[in-house]
Amino acid sequence: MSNELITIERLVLEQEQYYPDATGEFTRLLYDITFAAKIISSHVKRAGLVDILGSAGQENIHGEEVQKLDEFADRIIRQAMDHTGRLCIMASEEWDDPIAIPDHYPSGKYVLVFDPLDGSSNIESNASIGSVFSIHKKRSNAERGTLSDILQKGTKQVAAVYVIYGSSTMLVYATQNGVNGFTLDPGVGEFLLSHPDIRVPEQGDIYSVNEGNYAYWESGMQKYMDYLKSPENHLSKPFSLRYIGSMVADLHRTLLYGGIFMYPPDSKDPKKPSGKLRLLYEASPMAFIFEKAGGLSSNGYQSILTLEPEGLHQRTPLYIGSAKDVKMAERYIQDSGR
Ligand code: P6P
Repeated sequence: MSNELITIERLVLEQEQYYPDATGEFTRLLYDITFAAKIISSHVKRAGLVDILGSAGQENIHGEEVQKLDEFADRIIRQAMDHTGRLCIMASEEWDDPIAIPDHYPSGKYVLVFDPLDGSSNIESNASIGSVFSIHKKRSNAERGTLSDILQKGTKQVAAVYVIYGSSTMLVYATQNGVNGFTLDPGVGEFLLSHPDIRVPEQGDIYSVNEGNYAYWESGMQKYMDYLKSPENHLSKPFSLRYIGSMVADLHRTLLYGGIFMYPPDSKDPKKPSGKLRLLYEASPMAFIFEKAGGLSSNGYQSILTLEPEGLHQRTPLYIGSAKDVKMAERYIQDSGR
């Protein structure tokens, strides 16, 4: 059957055959995520009309209070998920603490950790932004989910998903079976398979980093940057720089075109010595997607997926992209670390 008729539901159902104990719960959880993504997408597309619709904290033309888009996205995701009986607990970038499933709803076997709208500061400039989801299985013996069910290594993820709200809305998801991309057909209201079996190019010629932080980087990172920009590097031409400042947009390009995205540790902000990005709902799900697509991820020393989380909002340095490029970055960083 041609791609244009393959929906996410169909692809996941076909993949279920690899899991004899599959109950369809995961398929329905993925459907819940696509449902939330469609609603968020329709509101993000209208964000440019805030003068008409009213901006956050004001009332819109209907006399309703307008929410900040990231708060709106957070609420939509929670309301789509909290009553289904598929989750035992949730965690969101917008909430300091874990989000319990209300007692009057059944508790399920999955854990959902998410960044509802990453890069939302870019909305004013109409840059692409995204939602990121990490899915684990409950592992505690508690009746309902606990923090220990959330604080799991990236290797334990059942799946990882991101949605990018750009010129089109795309949903990319990874399971043990690989990475597939779906594009929302707004006319039909379905995500249709557009990028089957995504593979990251083994090596790229693009680097993506906020080079304004150069002075605050460790020497190994500075040397790596100087190498990438040198005509004497392994490509015999300088890498190109592409940096939107919206992680999902920068990583979506890196996934498809190759190269390396970096958010290194920097001494610029003593409160963020490990860089700006969060482990559980940014680095870990993106690392799962990249590594299932043949790429690599690293904190400079080991795969992001092997890091043992200690806190809900802990940060981590992130180097992610084409395998050969990430390995070279690690060599520069580890040489300076010695
Ligand atoms: P900087 C957006 O605010 C974000 O969280 C990520 O989406 C993005 O990759 C990063 O921050 C950009 O940070 O310090 O380069 O502006």
